[in-house]
Amino acid sequence: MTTPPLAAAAERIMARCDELATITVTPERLERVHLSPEHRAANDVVEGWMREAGLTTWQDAAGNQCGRIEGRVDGLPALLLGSHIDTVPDAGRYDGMLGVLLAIEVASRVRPHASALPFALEVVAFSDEEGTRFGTALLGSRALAGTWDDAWWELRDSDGISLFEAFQDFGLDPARLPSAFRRPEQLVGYLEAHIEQGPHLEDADRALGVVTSIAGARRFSLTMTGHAGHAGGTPYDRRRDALVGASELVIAVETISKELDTIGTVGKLQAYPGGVNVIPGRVDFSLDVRAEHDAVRDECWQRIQEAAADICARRTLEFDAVEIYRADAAQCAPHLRDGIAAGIRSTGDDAPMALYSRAGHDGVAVSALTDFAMLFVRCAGGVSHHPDEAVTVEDVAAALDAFEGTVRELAAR
Ligand code: HGY
Ligand code: MN
Ligand code: MN
Repeated sequence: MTTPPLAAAAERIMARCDELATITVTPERLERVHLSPEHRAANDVVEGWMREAGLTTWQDAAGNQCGRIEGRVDGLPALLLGSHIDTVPDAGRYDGMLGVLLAIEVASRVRPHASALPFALEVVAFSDEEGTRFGTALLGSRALAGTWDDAWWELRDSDGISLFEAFQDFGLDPARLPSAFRRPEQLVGYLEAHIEQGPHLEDADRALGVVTSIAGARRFSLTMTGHAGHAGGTPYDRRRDALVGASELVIAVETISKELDTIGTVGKLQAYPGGVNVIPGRVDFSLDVRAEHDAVRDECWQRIQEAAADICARRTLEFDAVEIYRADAAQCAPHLRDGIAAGIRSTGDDAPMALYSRAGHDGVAVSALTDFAMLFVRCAGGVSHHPDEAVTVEDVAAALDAFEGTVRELAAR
């Protein structure tokens, strides 16, 4: 079996990203969420590509699509390569999917030499990195890592369907979930290739980068409560306008985050009762806070709570916050980072750029189980979580070359 030249393989990876982008809940935009019919269809297509690459395939008890080739003897601990195939609403087609397809391609290129591999090679397409459907994220990789919290079974989507019911609807038995938990001795490490989702590689005119760590993140559901009233008859000094209060807090999130060099975002906001001539009595909104170091992330959250208390005192409002997700910063393992850097050097970049990931990734969850590292690929304008997300076929070819080089480097050790 001849391994196609890098350019042809990269073209095929791009074409497969295009094909996966057609598997969406609505043709107007790309959206594929956890345990949906679209997830099922994507798992089936990815399984076909894994089989074509010569991997033995299975879907684990958490809905992750998995594949494996044995090393020099059967049953060796595996080097796990992968990423996720779920998306945010109105997503780009490379966030997650590029990493899964690069992993499959590397496996197919390494397979002819697998009889010399000191480890097995596994590929995983994680089922829910984004948390779009149920709010909390990394449900696929946290199952694989064995860090599952049974409280999540009661999480409900916007239609009121619980995670438990969604598992059953997908054909999974929640009682069997623990069979998805991997043990540390089964793995030698986890590597993920992913678009940077930021402008730093492009600004430095680099195609690839080696990730040092993944930012720690916390997500909250926030509520600002005042009192609904008549938009015309209610004088300002008698208003308890929840939307004006929430708006002040949204500005404060940006101001505090800039001051502390953290990253705070309000991505969702809904005013109730939602009449054009009614003063909003309640606002539900989201908060995503992240930073390179957990302590400064937590200081940012503390400052935001203080700002909320000040706004509520001045406007006679109430503030409530429920934490729906927390993932502390995760450090990439030096020996695996060195492997990624060696892979990048094998593409001719003799001074690989190192950077921390502002975006969250499955590596955060997998780091509870085994060492991990990441390869970043330049994306146009740093744009992501948007249909304009784009990579070049040349950068994908370089990423494939580097990623394969990393596996060979780690095997040689
Ligand atoms: O939110 C993130 O950083 C990731 O893209 N899920
Ligand atoms: Mn994402
Ligand atoms: Mn991603």
